[in-house]
Amino acid sequence: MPIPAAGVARLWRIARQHGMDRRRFLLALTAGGAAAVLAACGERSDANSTGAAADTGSSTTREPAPAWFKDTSPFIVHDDGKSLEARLENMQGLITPVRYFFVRNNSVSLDVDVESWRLSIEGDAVTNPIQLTYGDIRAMPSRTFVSYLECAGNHRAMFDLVKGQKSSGTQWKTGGVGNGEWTGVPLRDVLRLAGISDDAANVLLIGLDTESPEEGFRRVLSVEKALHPDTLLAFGMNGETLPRDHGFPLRALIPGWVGSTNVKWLGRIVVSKAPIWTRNNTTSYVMIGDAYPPEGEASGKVTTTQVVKSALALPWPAELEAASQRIHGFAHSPDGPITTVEWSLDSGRTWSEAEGSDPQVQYSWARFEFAWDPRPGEYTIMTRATDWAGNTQPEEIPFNEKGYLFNQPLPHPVRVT
Ligand SMILES: Nc1nc2c(c(=O)[nH]1)N[C@H]1C(S)=C(S)[C@@H](COP(=O)(O)O)O[C@H]1N2
Ligand SMILES: [Mo]
Repeated sequence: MPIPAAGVARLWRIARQHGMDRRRFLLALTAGGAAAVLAACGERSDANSTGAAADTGSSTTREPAPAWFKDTSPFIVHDDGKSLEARLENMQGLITPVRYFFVRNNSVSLDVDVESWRLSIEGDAVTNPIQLTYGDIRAMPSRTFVSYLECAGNHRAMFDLVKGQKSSGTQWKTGGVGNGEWTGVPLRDVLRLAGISDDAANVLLIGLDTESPEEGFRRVLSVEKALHPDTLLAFGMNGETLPRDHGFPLRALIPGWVGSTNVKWLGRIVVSKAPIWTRNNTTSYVMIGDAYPPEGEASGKVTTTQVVKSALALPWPAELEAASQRIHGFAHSPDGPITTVEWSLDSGRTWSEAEGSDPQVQYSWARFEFAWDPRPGEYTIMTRATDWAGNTQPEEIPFNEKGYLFNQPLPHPVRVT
């Protein structure tokens, strides 16, 4: 059982008083929970009555929580607490509330001191390297729009569950995705302040979290994508200041591209004349398999744009009552609005069209629903989305070792009682 966030905050206070740093604290917490943290503090770990368990959550001190500030209970917790998988069944409306929005961290959420924070724009294709303060960025013209954000590994568990070929990495089912309203400054406006040369090739985004083998979590964009007017440096999410778990003070928002390009806790942007090859575009976030010939210095095909997908807003597997009801779900595509979602009860032999219930904007996901009046029994519901460009979910996709971009129609198991 995950420890409630208030309990974690309390434990962290105790650990800090004992001189423990955040990294050691997290290691102990993930390895053995509250008992291990207290043991590491040299305190007696009194099985059923740890400070954490006794915490009522009424504390008013504002200590940083170590790995997340979110209440983790709405989530499926992966990677020793570094990744929080959303439950789509919690989501009714079009915008995913922050408290239900998935979190994917390769290290841990950072507390960035916004006063001393700077964004540095540098590199051999930058004519005038600059450092911007948070105030500088907030003073620039901003834009707000809705976009889904999805981990490249969302649906990864399906390689195993559907194809019987297990891939490595976090075994996300359907909850590595959310739909947010983002506010930020176009990256191109910031790049123009610094000035970039005509022969610029790549733009490297670097986060301040440093637990990856290279310093900082980083991903490469093409100059074309970096200069696209909808590529943002976001400081707002759902009308609020960007929350810490989602990259405060500033994150990249790269509509339609895989989650990992949406670098959080941004610190540096490097614009280069030569292509940049780094771990996250040579071995990680690369589709490795027979169907994916290597590009550049990568071991396969580098993930950039997402693929069209759909999923039901139901637990996996689901249990429903034998009654007339409406089932809903979400569909999204990097290439613009979803035009149709179909559903099938016979493994895709026959399909019925679902109803779309929301006005569709370009990068948003679409909500669909349909009426169902099942008798008791075991069912599999498949859904299949098509976008306005005619892209649809393929019957079968080839395996790739790290399990990215699974977008076959999902055979959602449903028991009706
Ligand atoms: N600095 C930094 N940025 C990061 C990550 C990270 O670990 N560090 N994870 C990436 C990955 S893999 C994903 S899927 C998205 C998740 O964004 P979210 O946590 O706001 O949902 O953030 C991306 N940005
Ligand atoms: Mo991701």
